[in-house]
Amino acid sequence: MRTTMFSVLVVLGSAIGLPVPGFGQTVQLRVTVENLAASNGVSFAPLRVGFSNGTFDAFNNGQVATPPIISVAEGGSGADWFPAFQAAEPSATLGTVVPNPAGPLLPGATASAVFSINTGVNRFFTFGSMVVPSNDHFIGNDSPTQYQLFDAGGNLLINTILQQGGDIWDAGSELTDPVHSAFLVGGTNDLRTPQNGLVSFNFSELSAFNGLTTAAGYVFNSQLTAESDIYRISFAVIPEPASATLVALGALGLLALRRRSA
Ligand SMILES: [Ca+2]
Ligand SMILES: [Ca+2]
Repeated sequence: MRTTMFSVLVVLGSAIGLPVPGFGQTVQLRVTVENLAASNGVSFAPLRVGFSNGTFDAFNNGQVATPPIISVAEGGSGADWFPAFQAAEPSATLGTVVPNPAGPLLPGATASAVFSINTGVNRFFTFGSMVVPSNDHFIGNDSPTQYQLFDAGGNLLINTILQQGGDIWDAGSELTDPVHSAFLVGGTNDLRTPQNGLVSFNFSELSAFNGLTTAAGYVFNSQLTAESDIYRISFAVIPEPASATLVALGALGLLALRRRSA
């Protein structure tokens, strides 16, 4: 009887987001992104995110980029990143932080989205976004366990992730060429010249686009240094609505009464 009652409480508590010792809880997490780059500097494709058990590893520094990260770095879409992530971790929560209006996150712009996370399963955060204009530059975490968002109790451990110029990767898959670049008036992103290189840190190549007009209408000027702040990701748990908590307490009270009368 005791086991059954505990099981009921666990199921009920999990369903309504109450912390149950030893079990995960579901939290509503707001993810906010900010483009901190200088005016007329780099923009970003919508941020692709995964809340993960730490298994899916999209790329490695010093190795050849594979289709999942190439779809982020060259296309900005994550068209191969999402299916690969899902295949590696069927229980991961995946999504995108889409700016409003939808499109690249321009210098000075912000965007946010809310995700429902089971913190007992998905404690880690993985992200990727194409840096534009470029051919295959991106931001993202090399190690899938670099950012542990939640502890075993479901408490948020990280409030912000800051990215600087020195954090920008070159996927090593496509040569830098304005004619084949994304986000330039004169570029055709679908065209490419293979680079046959390796994933490595690189922000300096982006200055090759200085003086060229972007799809957003501004004339690009990289201005990047390794220490330039370019992007911030912030996390905030959204408190449970008071009504949901009351319903939860009421349900638990009912169970306690039933147990007493049993
Ligand atoms: Ca890696
Ligand atoms: Ca490249």
